[in-house]
Amino acid sequence: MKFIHLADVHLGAVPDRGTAWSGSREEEIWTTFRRIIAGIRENPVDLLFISGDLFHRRPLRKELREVNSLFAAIPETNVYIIAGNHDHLDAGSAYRSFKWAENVVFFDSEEVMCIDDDRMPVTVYGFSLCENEIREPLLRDVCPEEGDGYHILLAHGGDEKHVPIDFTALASAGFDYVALGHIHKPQVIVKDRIIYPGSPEPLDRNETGPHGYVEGFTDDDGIIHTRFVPAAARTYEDITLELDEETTQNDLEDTLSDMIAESGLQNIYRVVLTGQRSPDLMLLPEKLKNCGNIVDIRDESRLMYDLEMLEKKYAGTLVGDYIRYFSLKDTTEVEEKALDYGLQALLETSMR
Ligand SMILES: [Mn+2]
Repeated sequence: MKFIHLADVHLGAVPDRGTAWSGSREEEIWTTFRRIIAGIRENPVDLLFISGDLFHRRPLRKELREVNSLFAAIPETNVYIIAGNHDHLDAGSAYRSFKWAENVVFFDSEEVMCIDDDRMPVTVYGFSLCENEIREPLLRDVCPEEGDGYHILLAHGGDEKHVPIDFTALASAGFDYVALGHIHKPQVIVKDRIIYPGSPEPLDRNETGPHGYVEGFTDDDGIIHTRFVPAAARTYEDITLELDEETTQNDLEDTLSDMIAESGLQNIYRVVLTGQRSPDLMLLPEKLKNCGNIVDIRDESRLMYDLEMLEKKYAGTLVGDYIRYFSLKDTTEVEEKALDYGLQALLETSMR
């Protein structure tokens, strides 16, 4: 038996709205989903699980027709779908009346339903979210029925506001595999058994690192194994630039451009500036954004002071007294920090 477990595709989402690459990201979410289905067409699997939030919001009928035609093109694969909190089954949802292709099962109830697969010795359990917020631990008493074959559960949620899950209880409930959705970064709760595959494409700047889906297969002894398959067109990455006394704006732009060329021009970056910068540095953080797809620049660097010079210059003022207080004693590490932060604050106010 071979299966693919997808979740949180979020078709229709528009990541990084307002940036130059936002429109492409909206398309890439669809393209990556199509590419995964095309991959199944080439290398068929028996089952495809989609554990909620296939759509970013209530799907339109035309969007359902689109995904349905993709599923119809992989007739050797049975597709099981549940609704998540984003595409939850509200009264007006197009999910409620849609006629799916023969190989598609959509779980249209908030109660856990179970369905025997018509080709494999597999029973699939699942339920859809009918509201955005559900604080009830709906999985509390769910366990597989008696019977041979594999028992696989699809569920969406796991945080306080979206179907809280007691993972210890779930691990001992007796399912052979639990295909979870809701958490956008891939997360293995129990190896080969309880997994959040994460969203195939990252959806915002906090979703750094690899994104894709989970592939599962049984070995000769019938044991299920899984592996993570990266699928995203691009990833979000963090870059840290450490400044020192010598650093110039030009150095920063060169280093940043090189680092981005190395880790992928298509990727999207969050940049943090650390270290100590010279008072003589002409720092233009916004200009660094021309070095690539940069969604955020945070300047955590600290000014480097010439304490003796400052003490003389500000003698008789609060700033001068502050430096004098610290210079008359052996300072601890904490006091050094206090000096540094305090001085920066005082200088910033006295210069205003
Ligand atoms: Mn969700």
